Amino acid sequence: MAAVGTWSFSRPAVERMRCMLLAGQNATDVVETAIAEVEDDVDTGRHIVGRGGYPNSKGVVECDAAIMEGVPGRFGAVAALRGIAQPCRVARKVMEKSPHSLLVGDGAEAFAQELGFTSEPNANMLSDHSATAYREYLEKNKLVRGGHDTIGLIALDLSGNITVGVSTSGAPFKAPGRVGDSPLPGCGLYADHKVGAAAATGDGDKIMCYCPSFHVVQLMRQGSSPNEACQAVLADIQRRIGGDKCFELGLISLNMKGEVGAASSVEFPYTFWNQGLSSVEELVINQ
Ligand code: SD4
Repeated sequence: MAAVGTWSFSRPAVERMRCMLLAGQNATDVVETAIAEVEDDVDTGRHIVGRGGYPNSKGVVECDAAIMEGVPGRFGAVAALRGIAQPCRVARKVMEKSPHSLLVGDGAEAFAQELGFTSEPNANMLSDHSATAYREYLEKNKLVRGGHDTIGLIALDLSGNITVGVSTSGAPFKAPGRVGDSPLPGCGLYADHKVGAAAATGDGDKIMCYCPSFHVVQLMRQGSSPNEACQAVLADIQRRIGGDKCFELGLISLNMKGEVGAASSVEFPYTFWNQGLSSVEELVINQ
């Protein structure tokens, strides 16, 4: 059993995953529950996930989320989804109840409503913090980038199932309809039950061009440790773009032995737990 999450604010989510895994719950329930709690909470100091996430340039919160199990073909995602506080729960329903793998915009919202999710007015999706940030954005009339806190979680359960999930409201004040890397398989997340799983966070417009999560899993398949795989993928991207500075990219990974790895082009705290540890730990990659 093991669990890992992106950024410091994932600590309570990884703690939650630890308790659920120790209680024998399966990896997908664990990941979905832990992400949903982060999505619906506006008070944890993170502003790029679910309710309370920064809105798009028109002031509307649009979320991307995905879940992938290690079993081949088990993937579901939503993108540019409005009015639903816990998009990762809809992503799981796409995986389980839809013949499709990725639903976007109005279609994703209609699918969610059919399955009993309540669409909320946009005002409910904004927090005081995100509404104020949006007003400041309009006053300054410039695109504010930077600041990341997409949640990415991976869980390995007692039976050896591995699941990865991600959720984000994406780049702050993005163009309406913009989709990032998070809901795209191989980009924001990837899982294979014979190998392990990975998730990415950072500048999704760039990340999606390199399929880093798939690449990390492929390198682990070929024998790399999770850490070696994450570092090799980051180095490969750096090499390909040339020069020293990579765009913002943080990677986490977990293999089927419960070993954790990470790499990042920016300062990147991540939190993790496995059976060798008595509590959740945090490591920071410093650049
Ligand atoms: C995106 N990758 O939509 C996401 C944003 C992110 O931490 O990871 N922020 O581009």
